[in-house]
Amino acid sequence: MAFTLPELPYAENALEPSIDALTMNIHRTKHHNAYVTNLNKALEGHAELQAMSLDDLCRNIATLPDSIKTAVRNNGGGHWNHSMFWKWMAPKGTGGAPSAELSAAINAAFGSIDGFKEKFAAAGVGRFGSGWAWLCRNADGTLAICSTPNQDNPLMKGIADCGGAPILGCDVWEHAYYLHYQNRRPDYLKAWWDVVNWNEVNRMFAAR
Ligand code: MN3
Repeated sequence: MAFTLPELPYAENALEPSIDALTMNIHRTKHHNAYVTNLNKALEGHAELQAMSLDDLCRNIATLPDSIKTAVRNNGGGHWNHSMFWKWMAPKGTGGAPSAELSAAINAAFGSIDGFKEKFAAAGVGRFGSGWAWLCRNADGTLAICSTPNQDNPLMKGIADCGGAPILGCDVWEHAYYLHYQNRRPDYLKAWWDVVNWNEVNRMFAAR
């Protein structure tokens, strides 16, 4: 079955003023849509790969045929990353807060929630060019922050060497913020915390 562009779980203007409606519209209907289209194209004639989940395509990226590996890495990664990115955000005031369990893990790894936000933003600001900042849960329940270039993600063993399972990610490509913030990536990352959907992060942290 072909991969499809997901609907947003909220209106395009619901994340304003952190993220404006036009950015949301172009980001999903143009950029994300192109990743979906090009992923389906790359998988044409590969029935066994079309049957795999998007998670498994990312996890097994290193084992894919060389002829399509880069296309699936870029476009399958792009589809996974953006599908999650929409869910990792919610209108201000509706995203809840870190659970007691997640808070304890954040405090253990980063000292405090503010210490976490500072390190996460530094990972995003420090990513040269285009990419993502990630919060990952290791198998032992501890947390780590990393960043990846392009549309790589921490599920991609052997390519993105973050380790762990990504439970929160922020898109720091210019297309994610340039209309409203121009070159001010740090301002975008600061405003982004207002629309983080902690309910989804809590769910992914608890999932084993
Ligand atoms: Mn993007």
